Amino acid sequence: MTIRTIEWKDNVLIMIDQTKLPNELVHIQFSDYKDVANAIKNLVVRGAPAIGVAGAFGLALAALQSNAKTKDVLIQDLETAKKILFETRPTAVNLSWSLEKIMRIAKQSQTISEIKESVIDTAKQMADDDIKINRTMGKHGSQLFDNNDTIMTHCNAGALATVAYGTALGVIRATKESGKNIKVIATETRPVQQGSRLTAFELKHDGIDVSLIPDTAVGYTMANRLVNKVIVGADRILRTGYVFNKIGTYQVAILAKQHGIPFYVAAPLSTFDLKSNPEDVIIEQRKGNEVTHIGEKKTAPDDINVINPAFDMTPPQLITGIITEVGIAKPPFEDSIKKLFQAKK
Ligand code: RUB
Repeated sequence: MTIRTIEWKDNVLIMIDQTKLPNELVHIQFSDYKDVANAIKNLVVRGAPAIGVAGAFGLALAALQSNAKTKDVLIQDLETAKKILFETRPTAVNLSWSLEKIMRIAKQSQTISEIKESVIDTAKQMADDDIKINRTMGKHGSQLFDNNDTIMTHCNAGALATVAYGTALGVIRATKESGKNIKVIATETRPVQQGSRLTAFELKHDGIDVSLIPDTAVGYTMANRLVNKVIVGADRILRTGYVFNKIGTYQVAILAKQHGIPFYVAAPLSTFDLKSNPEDVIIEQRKGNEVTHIGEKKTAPDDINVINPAFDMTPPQLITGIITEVGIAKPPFEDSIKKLFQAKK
Protein backbone atom coordinates (compact mmCIF):
# COMPACT_ATOMS: atom_id res chain seq x y z
CA MET A 1 0.00 0.00 0.00
CA THR A 2 1.42 3.41 -0.93
CA ILE A 3 1.69 6.13 1.68
CA ARG A 4 -1.08 8.73 2.12
CA THR A 5 0.24 11.82 3.91
CA ILE A 6 -2.98 13.81 4.41
CA GLU A 7 -6.55 12.64 4.95
CA TRP A 8 -9.87 14.27 5.93
CA LYS A 9 -12.32 12.15 7.88
CA ASP A 10 -15.46 13.21 9.78
CA ASN A 11 -14.35 16.86 9.85
CA VAL A 12 -10.95 15.97 11.26
CA LEU A 13 -7.62 16.38 9.45
CA ILE A 14 -5.26 13.41 9.80
CA MET A 15 -1.59 13.73 8.83
CA ILE A 16 1.52 11.60 9.17
CA ASP A 17 3.95 13.13 11.68
CA GLN A 18 7.02 13.37 9.43
CA THR A 19 9.28 14.43 12.31
CA LYS A 20 8.96 10.87 13.70
CA LEU A 21 9.96 9.12 10.47
CA PRO A 22 11.62 6.75 9.72
CA ASN A 23 11.51 5.31 13.24
CA GLU A 24 7.76 5.57 13.84
CA LEU A 25 4.83 5.90 11.42
CA VAL A 26 2.47 8.00 13.54
CA HIS A 27 -0.71 9.82 12.44
CA ILE A 28 -1.88 13.00 14.20
CA GLN A 29 -5.48 14.26 14.24
CA PHE A 30 -6.18 18.00 13.93
CA SER A 31 -9.38 19.88 14.73
CA ASP A 32 -7.85 23.33 15.38
CA TYR A 33 -6.34 25.32 12.49
CA LYS A 34 -3.71 26.84 14.82
CA ASP A 35 -2.32 23.34 15.43
CA VAL A 36 -2.17 22.86 11.65
CA ALA A 37 -0.18 26.11 11.35
CA ASN A 38 2.27 24.84 14.00
CA ALA A 39 2.51 21.48 12.22
CA ILE A 40 3.50 23.25 8.97
CA LYS A 41 6.04 25.43 10.80
CA ASN A 42 7.60 22.48 12.64
CA LEU A 43 7.79 20.20 9.56
CA VAL A 44 5.25 17.68 10.87
CA VAL A 45 3.91 18.16 7.34
CA ARG A 46 6.28 19.56 4.71
CA GLY A 47 6.88 19.58 0.97
CA ALA A 48 5.32 22.21 -1.30
CA PRO A 49 2.09 20.48 -2.46
CA ALA A 50 1.49 18.90 0.97
CA ILE A 51 1.66 22.21 2.81
CA GLY A 52 -0.68 23.69 0.18
CA VAL A 53 -3.32 21.04 0.87
CA ALA A 54 -2.69 21.13 4.65
CA GLY A 55 -3.26 24.92 4.54
CA ALA A 56 -6.53 24.41 2.65
CA PHE A 57 -7.75 21.94 5.30
CA GLY A 58 -6.54 24.41 7.95
CA LEU A 59 -9.05 26.90 6.52
CA ALA A 60 -11.71 24.18 6.46
CA LEU A 61 -11.12 23.66 10.21
CA ALA A 62 -11.19 27.45 10.78
CA ALA A 63 -14.60 27.56 9.05
CA LEU A 64 -15.88 24.77 11.29
CA GLN A 65 -14.42 26.44 14.41
CA SER A 66 -16.01 29.81 13.69
CA ASN A 67 -19.11 30.82 15.68
CA ALA A 68 -19.87 33.66 13.23
CA LYS A 69 -23.52 34.50 12.75
CA THR A 70 -23.03 36.54 9.57
CA LYS A 71 -21.16 35.94 6.31
CA ASP A 72 -18.92 38.99 6.89
CA VAL A 73 -17.78 37.79 10.31
CA LEU A 74 -17.10 34.30 8.97
CA ILE A 75 -15.00 35.72 6.11
CA GLN A 76 -13.15 37.83 8.71
CA ASP A 77 -12.46 34.70 10.80
CA LEU A 78 -11.15 32.95 7.68
CA GLU A 79 -8.91 35.94 6.84
CA THR A 80 -7.41 35.74 10.35
CA ALA A 81 -6.77 32.00 9.94
CA LYS A 82 -5.36 32.53 6.44
CA LYS A 83 -2.81 35.03 7.80
CA ILE A 84 -1.67 32.63 10.55
CA LEU A 85 -1.41 29.72 8.09
CA PHE A 86 0.34 31.83 5.44
CA GLU A 87 3.04 33.09 7.82
CA THR A 88 4.26 29.57 8.64
CA ARG A 89 6.60 29.07 5.66
CA PRO A 90 7.42 31.71 3.05
CA THR A 91 9.13 29.99 0.11
CA ALA A 92 6.81 27.31 -1.32
CA VAL A 93 4.21 29.14 -3.39
CA ASN A 94 1.63 26.32 -3.20
CA LEU A 95 0.58 27.47 0.28
CA SER A 96 -0.49 30.95 -0.83
CA TRP A 97 -1.99 29.44 -4.02
CA SER A 98 -4.27 27.12 -2.03
CA LEU A 99 -5.19 29.68 0.65
CA GLU A 100 -6.13 32.26 -2.02
CA LYS A 101 -8.20 29.70 -3.88
CA ILE A 102 -10.16 28.71 -0.75
CA MET A 103 -10.79 32.38 0.12
CA ARG A 104 -12.11 33.07 -3.41
CA ILE A 105 -14.54 30.15 -3.14
CA ALA A 106 -15.62 31.23 0.36
CA LYS A 107 -16.36 34.79 -0.79
CA GLN A 108 -18.45 33.54 -3.72
CA SER A 109 -20.72 31.52 -1.41
CA GLN A 110 -23.82 33.17 0.02
CA THR A 111 -24.77 31.75 3.42
CA ILE A 112 -22.74 30.59 6.42
CA SER A 113 -23.54 26.94 5.81
CA GLU A 114 -22.74 27.30 2.08
CA ILE A 115 -19.36 28.85 2.91
CA LYS A 116 -18.47 26.07 5.35
CA GLU A 117 -19.56 23.38 2.90
CA SER A 118 -17.77 24.89 -0.10
CA VAL A 119 -14.52 25.44 1.82
CA ILE A 120 -14.46 21.81 2.97
CA ASP A 121 -15.43 20.50 -0.48
CA THR A 122 -12.74 22.60 -2.20
CA ALA A 123 -10.04 21.40 0.21
CA LYS A 124 -11.12 17.78 -0.38
CA GLN A 125 -11.09 18.37 -4.13
CA MET A 126 -7.56 19.83 -3.90
CA ALA A 127 -6.37 16.69 -2.12
CA ASP A 128 -7.94 14.41 -4.77
CA ASP A 129 -6.60 16.59 -7.60
CA ASP A 130 -3.10 16.47 -6.10
CA ILE A 131 -3.00 12.68 -6.47
CA LYS A 132 -4.40 12.79 -10.04
CA ILE A 133 -1.94 15.52 -11.04
CA ASN A 134 0.99 13.53 -9.63
CA ARG A 135 -0.04 10.43 -11.58
CA THR A 136 -0.36 12.40 -14.82
CA MET A 137 2.97 14.10 -14.17
CA GLY A 138 4.46 10.66 -13.53
CA LYS A 139 3.25 9.40 -16.93
CA HIS A 140 4.71 12.41 -18.78
CA GLY A 141 7.99 12.24 -16.88
CA SER A 142 8.47 8.49 -17.24
CA GLN A 143 9.12 8.98 -20.99
CA LEU A 144 12.38 10.72 -20.08
CA PHE A 145 13.76 7.73 -18.19
CA ASP A 146 15.14 4.50 -19.65
CA ASN A 147 15.57 0.91 -18.61
CA ASN A 148 18.56 0.53 -16.23
CA ASP A 149 18.80 4.24 -15.39
CA THR A 150 20.18 5.21 -12.00
CA ILE A 151 18.42 8.37 -10.94
CA MET A 152 19.63 10.77 -8.25
CA THR A 153 17.13 12.75 -6.19
CA HIS A 154 17.61 15.37 -3.50
CA CYS A 155 15.36 16.07 -0.49
CA ASN A 156 11.90 14.47 -0.56
CA ALA A 157 9.56 15.23 -3.42
CA GLY A 158 7.61 12.07 -2.82
CA ALA A 159 4.31 10.85 -1.43
CA LEU A 160 5.35 12.55 1.81
CA ALA A 161 5.74 15.95 0.10
CA THR A 162 2.27 15.65 -1.46
CA VAL A 163 -1.04 13.98 -0.55
CA ALA A 164 0.20 10.73 -2.13
CA TYR A 165 2.39 9.34 -4.98
CA GLY A 166 4.73 12.35 -5.20
CA THR A 167 6.16 14.66 -7.86
CA ALA A 168 9.80 13.68 -8.54
CA LEU A 169 9.28 10.32 -6.81
CA GLY A 170 5.93 10.05 -8.64
CA VAL A 171 7.91 10.13 -11.91
CA ILE A 172 10.22 7.45 -10.48
CA ARG A 173 7.18 5.35 -9.43
CA ALA A 174 5.56 5.74 -12.87
CA THR A 175 8.83 4.77 -14.60
CA LYS A 176 8.98 1.61 -12.51
CA GLU A 177 5.26 0.90 -13.12
CA SER A 178 5.91 1.19 -16.89
CA GLY A 179 8.12 -1.89 -16.57
CA LYS A 180 11.53 -0.22 -16.64
CA ASN A 181 14.20 -1.37 -14.26
CA ILE A 182 15.58 1.62 -12.35
CA LYS A 183 17.69 2.41 -9.32
CA VAL A 184 17.62 5.52 -7.17
CA ILE A 185 20.37 7.36 -5.32
CA ALA A 186 18.99 9.57 -2.54
CA THR A 187 21.07 12.32 -0.98
CA GLU A 188 20.86 12.53 2.79
CA THR A 189 19.81 16.24 2.57
CA ARG A 190 21.25 17.86 5.68
CA PRO A 191 20.31 19.55 7.88
CA VAL A 192 16.84 18.03 8.39
CA GLN A 193 17.57 14.87 6.40
CA GLN A 194 14.46 14.63 4.26
CA GLY A 195 16.50 12.35 1.95
CA SER A 196 17.51 9.74 4.52
CA ARG A 197 14.48 10.01 6.80
CA LEU A 198 11.75 10.36 4.16
CA THR A 199 12.87 9.50 0.58
CA ALA A 200 14.84 6.40 1.61
CA PHE A 201 11.92 5.39 3.85
CA GLU A 202 9.16 5.73 1.26
CA LEU A 203 11.08 4.17 -1.65
CA LYS A 204 12.12 1.23 0.49
CA HIS A 205 8.48 0.94 1.67
CA ASP A 206 7.44 0.61 -2.01
CA GLY A 207 10.19 -1.86 -2.89
CA ILE A 208 12.16 0.54 -5.12
CA ASP A 209 15.94 -0.01 -5.20
CA VAL A 210 17.42 2.97 -3.32
CA SER A 211 20.93 3.76 -2.06
CA LEU A 212 21.61 6.56 0.36
CA ILE A 213 24.62 8.87 -0.02
CA PRO A 214 25.93 11.74 2.12
CA ASP A 215 25.39 15.11 0.40
CA THR A 216 29.14 15.37 0.06
CA ALA A 217 29.24 12.28 -2.24
CA VAL A 218 27.25 13.84 -5.10
CA GLY A 219 30.43 14.74 -7.03
CA TYR A 220 31.95 11.29 -6.43
CA THR A 221 28.91 9.39 -7.67
CA MET A 222 28.64 11.56 -10.78
CA ALA A 223 32.37 11.47 -11.60
CA ASN A 224 32.31 7.68 -11.25
CA ARG A 225 29.22 7.36 -13.50
CA LEU A 226 27.17 5.77 -10.71
CA VAL A 227 24.25 7.97 -11.72
CA ASN A 228 23.00 9.02 -15.16
CA LYS A 229 19.99 11.29 -14.51
CA VAL A 230 18.77 13.62 -11.75
CA ILE A 231 15.21 14.52 -10.78
CA VAL A 232 14.13 16.88 -7.99
CA GLY A 233 10.94 18.68 -6.94
CA ALA A 234 10.43 22.40 -6.52
CA ASP A 235 8.96 24.84 -4.04
CA ARG A 236 8.60 27.70 -6.52
CA ILE A 237 9.33 28.03 -10.23
CA LEU A 238 9.45 31.44 -11.89
CA ARG A 239 8.23 32.19 -15.42
CA THR A 240 11.86 32.39 -16.57
CA GLY A 241 12.60 28.87 -15.32
CA TYR A 242 14.45 29.76 -12.09
CA VAL A 243 13.75 26.93 -9.63
CA PHE A 244 13.66 27.33 -5.84
CA ASN A 245 14.06 24.00 -4.08
CA LYS A 246 15.62 22.46 -0.97
CA ILE A 247 19.02 23.81 -0.04
CA GLY A 248 21.71 21.88 -1.92
CA THR A 249 19.71 21.51 -5.15
CA TYR A 250 21.85 24.18 -6.81
CA GLN A 251 25.05 22.27 -5.99
CA VAL A 252 23.59 19.05 -7.40
CA ALA A 253 22.57 20.90 -10.60
CA ILE A 254 26.06 22.43 -11.04
CA LEU A 255 27.70 19.03 -10.63
CA ALA A 256 25.22 17.44 -13.06
CA LYS A 257 26.09 20.10 -15.66
CA GLN A 258 29.81 19.52 -15.12
CA HIS A 259 29.33 15.78 -15.77
CA GLY A 260 26.83 16.10 -18.66
CA ILE A 261 24.03 14.47 -16.63
CA PRO A 262 20.43 15.55 -17.46
CA PHE A 263 18.83 17.46 -14.56
CA TYR A 264 15.01 17.37 -14.41
CA VAL A 265 12.51 19.13 -12.14
CA ALA A 266 8.99 17.77 -11.50
CA ALA A 267 6.31 20.06 -10.08
CA PRO A 268 2.62 20.83 -10.58
CA LEU A 269 1.45 24.14 -12.10
CA SER A 270 0.48 25.25 -8.57
CA THR A 271 4.24 25.51 -7.84
CA PHE A 272 4.73 28.18 -10.54
CA ASP A 273 4.88 31.85 -9.62
CA LEU A 274 4.55 33.75 -12.88
CA LYS A 275 4.70 37.18 -11.22
CA SER A 276 7.85 37.29 -9.09
CA ASN A 277 11.44 37.93 -10.07
CA PRO A 278 14.29 36.00 -8.40
CA GLU A 279 15.06 38.86 -5.98
CA ASP A 280 11.42 38.97 -4.77
CA VAL A 281 11.44 35.41 -3.39
CA ILE A 282 11.97 35.06 0.35
CA ILE A 283 14.32 32.25 1.23
CA GLU A 284 13.26 30.83 4.57
CA GLN A 285 16.03 30.95 7.20
CA ARG A 286 15.55 28.24 9.80
CA LYS A 287 16.77 27.74 13.35
CA GLY A 288 20.47 27.12 14.00
CA ASN A 289 19.82 23.98 16.05
CA GLU A 290 18.96 22.12 12.82
CA VAL A 291 22.65 22.54 11.92
CA THR A 292 24.29 22.33 15.36
CA HIS A 293 22.46 19.06 16.09
CA ILE A 294 21.74 15.80 14.32
CA GLY A 295 18.38 14.87 15.77
CA GLU A 296 18.76 15.42 19.51
CA LYS A 297 22.54 15.07 19.48
CA LYS A 298 24.71 18.18 19.54
CA THR A 299 27.51 18.08 16.94
CA ALA A 300 28.84 21.66 17.10
CA PRO A 301 30.34 23.90 19.79
CA ASP A 302 28.09 26.06 21.99
CA ASP A 303 27.19 29.53 20.70
CA ILE A 304 28.49 28.94 17.18
CA ASN A 305 27.11 31.26 14.48
CA VAL A 306 24.97 29.37 11.97
CA ILE A 307 23.67 30.20 8.49
CA ASN A 308 20.72 27.91 7.74
CA PRO A 309 18.84 28.79 4.53
CA ALA A 310 16.13 26.19 3.77
CA PHE A 311 16.15 26.70 -0.02
CA ASP A 312 18.37 27.81 -2.88
CA MET A 313 17.82 28.91 -6.46
CA THR A 314 18.86 26.89 -9.51
CA PRO A 315 19.14 28.95 -12.71
CA PRO A 316 17.43 27.74 -15.91
CA GLN A 317 20.69 27.11 -17.79
CA LEU A 318 21.36 24.14 -15.47
CA ILE A 319 17.94 22.55 -16.08
CA THR A 320 17.21 20.03 -18.87
CA GLY A 321 13.43 19.94 -18.48
CA ILE A 322 10.56 20.77 -16.13
CA ILE A 323 7.88 18.08 -15.87
CA THR A 324 4.30 19.16 -15.08
CA GLU A 325 0.82 17.66 -15.34
CA VAL A 326 0.24 19.36 -18.71
CA GLY A 327 3.55 18.39 -20.29
CA ILE A 328 7.30 18.94 -20.18
CA ALA A 329 8.87 22.38 -20.55
CA LYS A 330 12.26 22.47 -22.28
CA PRO A 331 14.62 25.45 -22.76
CA PRO A 332 14.05 28.26 -23.54
CA PHE A 333 11.78 28.11 -20.49
CA GLU A 334 10.13 31.50 -20.78
CA ASP A 335 8.43 30.29 -24.02
CA SER A 336 7.77 26.69 -22.99
CA ILE A 337 6.34 27.63 -19.56
CA LYS A 338 4.02 30.14 -21.21
CA LYS A 339 2.83 27.37 -23.57
CA LEU A 340 2.12 25.01 -20.65
CA PHE A 341 -0.17 27.59 -19.04
CA GLN A 342 -1.90 28.22 -22.38
CA ALA A 343 -2.42 24.45 -22.77
CA LYS A 344 -4.03 24.32 -19.32
CA LYS A 345 -6.76 26.83 -20.28
C1 RUB B 1 10.68 20.46 0.63
C2 RUB B 1 11.43 20.48 -0.63
C3 RUB B 1 10.92 19.54 -1.63
C4 RUB B 1 9.88 20.22 -2.43
C5 RUB B 1 9.23 19.24 -3.29
O1 RUB B 1 11.28 21.25 1.61
O2 RUB B 1 12.29 21.25 -0.90
O3 RUB B 1 11.94 19.07 -2.45
O4 RUB B 1 8.90 20.79 -1.59
O5 RUB B 1 8.10 19.81 -3.82
P1 RUB B 1 10.76 21.11 3.10
P2 RUB B 1 7.31 19.05 -4.95
O6 RUB B 1 10.97 19.71 3.49
O7 RUB B 1 11.60 22.10 3.83
O8 RUB B 1 9.30 21.50 3.05
O9 RUB B 1 6.73 17.87 -4.28
O10 RUB B 1 6.37 20.07 -5.46
O11 RUB B 1 8.23 18.66 -6.03
